[in-house]
Amino acid sequence: MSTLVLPGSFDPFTLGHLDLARRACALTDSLVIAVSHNPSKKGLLDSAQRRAVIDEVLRDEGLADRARTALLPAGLLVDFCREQGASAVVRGLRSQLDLAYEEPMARMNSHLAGVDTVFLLTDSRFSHISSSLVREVAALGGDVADMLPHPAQRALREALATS
Ligand code: COD
Repeated sequence: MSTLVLPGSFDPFTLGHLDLARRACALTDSLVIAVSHNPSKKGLLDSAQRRAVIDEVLRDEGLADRARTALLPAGLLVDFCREQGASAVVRGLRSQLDLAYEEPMARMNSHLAGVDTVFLLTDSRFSHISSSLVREVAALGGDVADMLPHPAQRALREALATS
């Protein structure tokens, strides 16, 4: 299989994202993890911090030879895929709600540019984890350590300490 693109906000990158990336790496030897970069949209971590976390995780997990990160500018995902020479996008499905959200986008990307979407069903250990819930729980003082790889735990802690 040729290059695959795994796009996301990854704010922060969770163990669910890592599982998705690891399984996508089993399908290709060229995975681009595309970190959304939209300066007008303020998240908890900026795009450079989110990307640095993922780079560190890829090194820690021995995935850096198959996967790399890139910033995904605001714009059409299919244009980014074309630039990267990617034939398909990878997305995770945690529930039927995810499928309902993803299906029209996948069909649109196929219509616009013939870019297919490979859906991977989330491992049930991670299906309740979303970045937004992790941010909320952490901001309210909850323990999210077992939902995040170490570099993401550290980045989240630092961001919350300065926000
Ligand atoms: N387990 C497994 N997978 C997970 C988990 C988990 N616990 N949590 C999230 N995921 C999956 C998501 O399903 C998703 O596939 C991926 O990980 C990334 O998730 P997020 O939440 O970090 O990122 P999103 O979904 O908010 O990403 C937004 C994009 C950057 C992809 C979005 O803005 C986009 O598609 N932009 C392109 C716009 C475009 O081209 N529009 C027109 C055509 S439709």
